[in-house]
Amino acid sequence: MAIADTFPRTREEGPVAPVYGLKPEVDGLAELYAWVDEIAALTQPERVHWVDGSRAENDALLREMVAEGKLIKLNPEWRPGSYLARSHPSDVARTEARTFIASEKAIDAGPTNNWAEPAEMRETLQGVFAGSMRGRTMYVVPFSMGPVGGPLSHIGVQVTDSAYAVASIGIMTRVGAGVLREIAAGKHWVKTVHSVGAPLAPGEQDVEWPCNDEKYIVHFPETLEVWSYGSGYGGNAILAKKCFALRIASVIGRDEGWLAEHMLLIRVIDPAGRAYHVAAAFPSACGKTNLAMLRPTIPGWRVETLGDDIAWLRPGEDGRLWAINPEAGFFGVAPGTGESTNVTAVETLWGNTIFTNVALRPDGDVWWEGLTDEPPAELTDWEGKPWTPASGRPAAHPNSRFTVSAAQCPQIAGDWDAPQGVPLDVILFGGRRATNVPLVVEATDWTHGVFLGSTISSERTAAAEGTVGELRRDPFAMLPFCGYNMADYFGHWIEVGQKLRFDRAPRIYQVNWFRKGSDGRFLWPGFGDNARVIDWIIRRIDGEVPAVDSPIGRLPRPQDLDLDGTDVTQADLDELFAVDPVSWLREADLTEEFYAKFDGRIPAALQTELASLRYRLQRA
Ligand code: OXD
Ligand code: MN
Repeated sequence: MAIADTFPRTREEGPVAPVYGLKPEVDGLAELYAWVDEIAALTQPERVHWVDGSRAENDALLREMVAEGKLIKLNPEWRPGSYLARSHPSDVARTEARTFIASEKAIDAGPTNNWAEPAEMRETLQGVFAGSMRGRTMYVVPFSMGPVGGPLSHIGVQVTDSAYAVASIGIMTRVGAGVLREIAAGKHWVKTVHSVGAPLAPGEQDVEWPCNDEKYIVHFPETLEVWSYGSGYGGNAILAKKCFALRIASVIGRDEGWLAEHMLLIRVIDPAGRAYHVAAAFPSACGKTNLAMLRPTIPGWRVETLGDDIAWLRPGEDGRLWAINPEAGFFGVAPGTGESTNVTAVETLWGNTIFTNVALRPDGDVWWEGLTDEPPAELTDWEGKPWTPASGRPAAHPNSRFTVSAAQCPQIAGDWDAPQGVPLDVILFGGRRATNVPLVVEATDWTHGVFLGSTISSERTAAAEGTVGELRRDPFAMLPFCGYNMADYFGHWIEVGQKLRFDRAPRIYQVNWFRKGSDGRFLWPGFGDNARVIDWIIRRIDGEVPAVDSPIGRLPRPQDLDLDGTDVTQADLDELFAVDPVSWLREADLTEEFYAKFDGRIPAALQTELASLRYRLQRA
């Protein structure tokens, strides 16, 4: 089969030739060329387009998608350079049930992952990928996670038959020639292959959102490869994000002594100008982006954004834990993002944004639930159907998204893409818990903090398929994202702690903004007021205030939380910090049940933490 390496023609053939898409002729890329040829021979695209990451190329791709009906150009008067994509109604979230870890041994995937036998899975993938790109363009996208050439950065290449994925990767990562130079210089690169699984017969009309009912999101941890088939949505298609920067990177981190985490990253600056770096792990759609863009309600405090979803953490020679955000953009959940909840995000989205599955206004702008308090009188919903407030269904899909460059965030830190990252002072673990879990609990030491991280549970949200509201264990908010056995991952966390200087390691806290009172009302105002919790944490790490011991960890004294200007009552505070030994012993039983799934592989240090927790609760 002949494959045109250049699109649509070589320069010599005529004036219509673009300056992008051509195969780069760089010494040292033989392995990359051979791999691209191999994937093209398997998937049989009509043409191969090498993505150079240029503005001209991006503009042309977007224009092409608009012409094909795959994107709607928004009214530039309201939203310059911005587009709306509507997915197929069956392809709206990460498909965890179809996400596999194909490690040589099942035990290395562990009980929380779907394991697939690698040789069998390769055979299956060869079957579904055969001819899967027929009639389409195969794009080759070299990308870097972290600044190109940075000491904590890693590179990869994604081949994909989705122009939407190319445009999204262009926002979420650093794409282009610099990465090819790194490959040519011999740096290891991760291979990622993506097809929407919708080949076109000659002359067949394409659809708005090609995808396939059969889906595979497969990771090969031994060879550091990702193969994704059948979905064009988010983490299923932007393979640099969850597949590479979390699942594959967690494996690289295990082997190299660092951590790939589902964490936001911020710099908090106190009224005296002192800066503290905080990383926080929350399950999907639990307010990470809101906390990443916090505007504190306490006077004099400021927050600078460094990242909203992923952080790579590496012990430095100075005994501190250094962190980078490996991404270059935000792929945020739109519903619930509004003037009153996250004005920074709203300002970030002024233009140059790709929206997916939000509603369209008659004036050519977008809308989603929570953007404004009052919905517009009429809209076109995410499925393209007419909508009014009386329709009785959401106008935007609950997992609708925006994709926007981090640099557009008005409170982005000036050094957000510094290659060496920032030294961490604080790590937060959180979840969405209506009961039991206090507003904030301080871990007594690193191992206790790892225990807290390993026991996180949260009510399900719309970010993945499943029943919204159901409680599920989500240790370290990494349940769907850890590329190896989570018991080993807990052990790895303990080992990383041992590489840190005890007085320089970040302090660990568990937080819960979502506790409800006996009357069903949220007890804590959340959002900008979460800075009040961070203020207490910072005073703790500076040794300015004592804390109160409880069976589950250290709690604030009520008088140490700055509540000026809130309407949180003493009764609310009592409920926010109540620790009921009986329900906590039940939580301990659930932890034991969860740990038992790992067949004796849970680190002894964590079993000891569980036993001590029970001991303290029984005596409370
Ligand atoms: C995300 C997720 O998209 O966690 O960030 O689902
Ligand atoms: Mn996430």
